[in-house]
Amino acid sequence: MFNNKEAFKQVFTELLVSRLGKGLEEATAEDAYKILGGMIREFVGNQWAASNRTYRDTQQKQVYYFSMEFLIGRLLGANLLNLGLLDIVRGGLKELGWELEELEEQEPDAGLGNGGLGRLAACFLDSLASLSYAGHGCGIRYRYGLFEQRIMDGEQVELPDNWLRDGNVWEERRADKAVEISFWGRVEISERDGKTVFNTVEDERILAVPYDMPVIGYGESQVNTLRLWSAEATVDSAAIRLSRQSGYYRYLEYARQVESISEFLYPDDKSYEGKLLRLKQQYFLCSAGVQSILRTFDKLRLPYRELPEHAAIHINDTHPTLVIPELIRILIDDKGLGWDEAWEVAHRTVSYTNHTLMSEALEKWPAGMVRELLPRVYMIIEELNKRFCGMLLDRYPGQMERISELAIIEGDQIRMANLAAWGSYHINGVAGLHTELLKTDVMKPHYELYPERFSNKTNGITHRRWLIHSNPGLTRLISSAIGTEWITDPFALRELEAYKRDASFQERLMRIKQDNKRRLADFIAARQGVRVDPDSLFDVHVKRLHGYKRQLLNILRVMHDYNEMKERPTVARVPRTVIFGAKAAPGYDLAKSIIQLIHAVADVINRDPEVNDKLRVLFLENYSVSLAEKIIPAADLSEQISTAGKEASGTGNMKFMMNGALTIGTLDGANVEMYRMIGEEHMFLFGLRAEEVLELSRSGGYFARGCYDQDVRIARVLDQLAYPSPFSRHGRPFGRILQALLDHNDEYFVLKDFHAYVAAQAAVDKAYVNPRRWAESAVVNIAHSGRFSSDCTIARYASEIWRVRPVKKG
Ligand code: DL6
Repeated sequence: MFNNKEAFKQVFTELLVSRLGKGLEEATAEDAYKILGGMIREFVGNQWAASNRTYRDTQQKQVYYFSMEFLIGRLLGANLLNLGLLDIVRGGLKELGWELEELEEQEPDAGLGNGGLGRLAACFLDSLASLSYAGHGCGIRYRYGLFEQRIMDGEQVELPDNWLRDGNVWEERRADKAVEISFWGRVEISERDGKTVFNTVEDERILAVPYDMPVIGYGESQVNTLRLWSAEATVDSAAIRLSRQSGYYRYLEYARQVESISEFLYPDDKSYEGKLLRLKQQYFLCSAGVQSILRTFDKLRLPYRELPEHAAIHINDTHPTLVIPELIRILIDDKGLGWDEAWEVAHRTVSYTNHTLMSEALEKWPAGMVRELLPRVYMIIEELNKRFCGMLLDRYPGQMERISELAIIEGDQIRMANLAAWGSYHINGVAGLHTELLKTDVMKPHYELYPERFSNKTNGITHRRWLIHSNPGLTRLISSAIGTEWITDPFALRELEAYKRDASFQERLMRIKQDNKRRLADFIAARQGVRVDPDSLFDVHVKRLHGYKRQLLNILRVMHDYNEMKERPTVARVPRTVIFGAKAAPGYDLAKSIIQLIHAVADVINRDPEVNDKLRVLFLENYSVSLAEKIIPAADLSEQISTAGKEASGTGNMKFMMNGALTIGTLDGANVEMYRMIGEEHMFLFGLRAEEVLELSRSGGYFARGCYDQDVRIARVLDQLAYPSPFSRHGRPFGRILQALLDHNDEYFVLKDFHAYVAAQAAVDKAYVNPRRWAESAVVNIAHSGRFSSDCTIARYASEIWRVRPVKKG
């Protein structure tokens, strides 16, 4: 369609007229974005079709990555980069009077995920396509993304994120590929030709309609598909009956209720209705995805026992675990397989990643709810449990405790992690420490039963989005030093080690960081009306708000620093800008109180002329992928301070490292691997180790009140939360926070690690005043970050779990 600037300009201007009836002068940036997005979408159309054709003709084994979350963010820039069109389009637009970045800002930031797990899924799709694997995403097309966060009077307010309001230029509605999903009803069992037949009757059937988006790989690679399913009411005989009997408005009401299945991510599961909706969402995704996979497989006209050679289904945490019983159900009820064969096929097709060590995040479903909503699926889960427990009884005679720990159904609960572990052929953790803790603690009985199923696959991030696209200055500098091989082989970043003490390289690196900081400072001034000093140390803590991620520890240390500054105003200090960005789950009160505290502290500090040339605190509203792309390249210091043993891996830590920020952190998640690569001299480690946390939690040997009683600095900040102080909000104490720290004995060891954290921050200050030493560490961090490219991670999933190879272009 266009392969040079002039052709691009011509097509672009013609389309403005033909599609929108506008000339260049009248078109808005939003118009221009839509036209450009549409052009790119059409541009890849042929390649997309060619990839699908190649997969079909060569009978490629396909990977299907099932995830409730795909935090894809904006796609325009990433797609242009991968297609190699960035310069043509940027140059062409400039001549037409637009900046590409302005158009990029028009794209809604698709927030179909909560945090790391969803962003990981998006990075994996990028790597799958870029490395030419036949690998696709399967998820839900939520009508609303994760909420839009507004801060009002220092508190989080959640607003709907209507990301589809103006349409989605990337997607294609595929009504021809819609499938039916069945809920409720009852199972009739009969005999036919000597076989038991299961028939679900009186059920409710709804439609799952797929919307496909092309996943464009880098360079001459494949175009894969992200298939997102949307729920719709059918217009079949039952619907007509409903409309005739109860009236049109009743039917509309019903249709709205059906659509609510794909309305938003993670309904609040505190209520029965919320739980039911989540379960419906999970089954909706699983059933639609499995039906669609089998339809593709059916075209090959092969026996179903060969499915595992043609399809790998990967479940991203336990949310899509129902693919296992659903696949068995379809194979038995619709395809006529016997139990043993159906089980064998499902088991050899599905693999599972665990993403959490937090026991409360290990999903359980009330058996009664599953039995009512999904009667046939429930029968299959029961049968799986019965056979599994039978096998366990043979294996562990008399060991009832061990058997009950492994059982899929326990009392009136279905444990999804046990179902996922038993039903899949492979289980992986997402960082070395996490996998070890799975084996020795959280999934110990599973590991003892089938150790060969377990492996570690440390997470990764796509260096295309998180370095090349978001930090073009650094990208140019790296390529000027070591050439461009690292773009397709991120390990090659290691060659930067040779430059770690090169004064000129260091200087250029720090200049780029400074430019990024200035850009972020301008953005903050424009967006939030706050001026920050780009010469100060940018100390950044951005991620979901959660107790274990310890934003609380950070803000308590900021309060402590402030107290010190007021007490000893003449002591020289490194000026700092402490930046937070985080969304708290709508029902998570403690997290919301921490946001309030951050705002209260920021208010005091930023208004105090005695300190605010040395310290500023900022909370950036509505943290999202696109905001992260602006913040991370500008960070000097990356806060990765979770309670050791709680953060499965983290991926923010990798993004900061790749952009030359130094990490202050605990030995948790992938920080451990970072430490092994670069050593303690290039990061700031502190705090309890995972084994110490475990030991203290088990022995009950930690008394948070003791920290309060014995450490005057802790007592002072906690008193400032409890009694009227400059930080009080409307004279009220921060009761919820005090309760968590003192009454509930500080589950996340905030007070226990306080002292060590303050000391590590002092070490940061000391290092920062030595720019050469700081720059050297920044270079070392970047040089080793290639190991964390999701290309490396995906290559290992592909060869060691899915057993697939890259596909040659047909
Ligand atoms: O594996 C991706 C990401 C990890 O980097 C984080 O450490 C981990 O907290 C996150 N896990 C979840 C768990 N959700 N559930 N269940 O989001 O996964």
